Amino acid sequence: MAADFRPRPHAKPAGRQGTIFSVNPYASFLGDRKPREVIAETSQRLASLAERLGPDGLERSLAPGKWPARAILCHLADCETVFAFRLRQALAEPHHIIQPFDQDAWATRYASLDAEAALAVFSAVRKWNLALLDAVTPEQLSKTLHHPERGDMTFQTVIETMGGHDLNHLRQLETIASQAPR
Ligand code: NI
Repeated sequence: MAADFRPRPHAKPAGRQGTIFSVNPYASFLGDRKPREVIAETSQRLASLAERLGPDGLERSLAPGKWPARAILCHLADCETVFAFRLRQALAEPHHIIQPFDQDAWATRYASLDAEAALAVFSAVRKWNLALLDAVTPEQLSKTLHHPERGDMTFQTVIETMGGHDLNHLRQLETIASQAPR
């Protein structure tokens, strides 16, 4: 999820400080794309990438010390679980305050977790989150919440963050898949 969060294991996303996008550190990955469309495609893209990578490719990383592809999938499964909670809390509470988490502390568990389980969790929870988003009203989209490190944002910003975060990690996985095995 990064930057919540210390984005050490993967590329630091380019924030756009001083713009309305600064609360979403992944805005540059999203560009002009509609976040709802982006996030609806991610499960299928991840499944295709995992198949393309295969068991050996899933253990490859972009560089020494970086997360292997399998850990990126575990991270995405964890982040989707976090987003599930955040989306619901943001709707349920007045001006919900997000609780950041240390993604590296969470990642210490990834050595024993497999890609197949991560993909299953991600796609099931993403489906559940998409169903929730389908029922959200325009009024709810502009509901505010607060991130201790990024400041105030709207519910819509959380959806944009999900989309940009997906694209950031999809790009990493695509790069790993395109690299020749060592
Ligand atoms: Ni991340």
